[in-house]
Amino acid sequence: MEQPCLFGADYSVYVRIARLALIEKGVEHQRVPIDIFAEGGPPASYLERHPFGRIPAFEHGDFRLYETAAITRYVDEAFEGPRLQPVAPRQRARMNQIVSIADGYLYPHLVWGIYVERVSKPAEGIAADEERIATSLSKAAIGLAALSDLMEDTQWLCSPDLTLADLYVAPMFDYFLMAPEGREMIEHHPKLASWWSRIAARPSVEMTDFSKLEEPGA
Ligand SMILES: N[C@@H](CCC(=O)N[C@@H](CS)C(=O)NCC(=O)O)C(=O)O
Repeated sequence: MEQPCLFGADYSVYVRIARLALIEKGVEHQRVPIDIFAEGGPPASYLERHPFGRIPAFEHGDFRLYETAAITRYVDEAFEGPRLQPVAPRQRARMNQIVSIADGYLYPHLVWGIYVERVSKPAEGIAADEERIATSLSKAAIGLAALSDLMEDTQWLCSPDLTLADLYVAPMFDYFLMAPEGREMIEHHPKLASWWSRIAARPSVEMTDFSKLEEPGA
């Protein structure tokens, strides 16, 4: 079977999650750049892959897929390599819970409400929306406290082994921690701070570090 292919941009949190899953599994893959925020939008042909116009999209032979949750689970289940989802029902449920928290409650606030407003917009000479930052900071405080409460005394967020929960939260934290408020907030959660120092040092996370790009987006 030919190598799978991932469509998207390096700056994207969700593309990075899919890349992390592929790299952690050791799956050789192709990448096709799609800049979703390009002037005029992505190429019209991309909407055939993803009718909602988001990134990433994925292809493996004649099988096409979009939505990061589906892509990462497919990558985990269709390829050899270390398992990225716990087998035990409670651990697996916890992983799914954290992934859902990341999608629903972390991404909009850590990335859009805080990183984009505090770091990305001012870098382009656009004034930050302080009201939006304040709202997102209060949501982020709830998010970090919830993650911290859910964490077991294990190396990774919900298991002794790395799971999709870690791969989802890491790219969101990476943007969040570029904001001074993010760095200040994580100090109140020693378990999370210590998790971050471990995950940030993983080769897969270093290889996909978009903070070194000239113009990180989201
Ligand atoms: N539910 C989608 C979300 C993907 C997503 O929101 N990707 C962002 C980039 S990180 C995007 O394409 N944004 C473009 C837009 O909002 O128009 C998934 O899980 O793949």
